[in-house]
Amino acid sequence: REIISRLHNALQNDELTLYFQPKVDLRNGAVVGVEALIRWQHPERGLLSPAAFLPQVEGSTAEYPIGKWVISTAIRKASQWLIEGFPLKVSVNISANQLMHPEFLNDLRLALAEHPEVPASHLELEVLESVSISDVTRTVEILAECHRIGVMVSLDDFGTGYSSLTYLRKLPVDTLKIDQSFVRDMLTDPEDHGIVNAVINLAKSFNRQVIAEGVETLAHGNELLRMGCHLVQGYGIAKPMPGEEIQTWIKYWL
Ligand code: G
Ligand code: G
Ligand code: MN
Ligand code: NA
Repeated sequence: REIISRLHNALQNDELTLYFQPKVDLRNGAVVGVEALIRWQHPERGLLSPAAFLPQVEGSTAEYPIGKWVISTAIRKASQWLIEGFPLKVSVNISANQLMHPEFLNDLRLALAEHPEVPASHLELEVLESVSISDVTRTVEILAECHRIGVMVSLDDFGTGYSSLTYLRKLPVDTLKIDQSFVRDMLTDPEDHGIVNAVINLAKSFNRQVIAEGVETLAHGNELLRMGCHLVQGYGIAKPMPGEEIQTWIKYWL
């Protein structure tokens, strides 16, 4: 496909870039990390969001190289921030194919070894709740190895997949990330409110952290705090921004 060969070129030509969206602790305002989100600075079409090209990337020959680039670029950025006095945790989104790729763990170790100054715990993998329910044993093995390396793992878009509680109990993940579709309407829709509340309590029962995404207003933040979820991410805090803007944003935020 045309777009895939364009993307292989884009990787070579440095047209891909990462934006970062802060995650904060509402109890004290602390910035607990940032999520890396890919963008394509297309020479003709301008800045493209993932929706404009990731669906085509999935299952293509570009998927693994792009995912690998995202991880090393995120670690390099974490190193830069660390050296400049901002020890930020960086989360990256990992597709199921990427996680299952035979070279994944090897490449992850190599990427971390390039920056020994960055603790592995400063890297978090966001994997979709729906990740490889088809091969639970292997998924558990890979995520457990990520843990052994010291890398954190969170289950993204939690609530939208079909994982059973047994599956959840087996999966070595640190954090459940409540999908924004439930957070958005939780103040007006009692069912969404119930789902958000249930996920928060589920996380508590399973001894996992919980973070809400798509937090757009103060009222959302207050209600989440009241329900026991203090970690949040969303336009109400900050939109994704270029890496160079993060430090300025943090100084202004605190
Ligand atoms: O940044 P934005 O909200 O437009 O992202 C849209 C979707 O693209 C989100 O679901 C996000 O998880 C996904 N996404 C963003 N960056 C990456 C990436 O580097 N790798 C993968 N696999 N998905 C990403
Ligand atoms: O699937 P994932 O959680 O990785 O998706 C993250 C995406 O959600 C990013 O593309 C980001 O731009 C978007 N996003 C983050 N916060 C908000 C928000 O408060 N409102 C909306 N509508 N989208 C958000
Ligand atoms: Mn995510
Ligand atoms: Na999500």
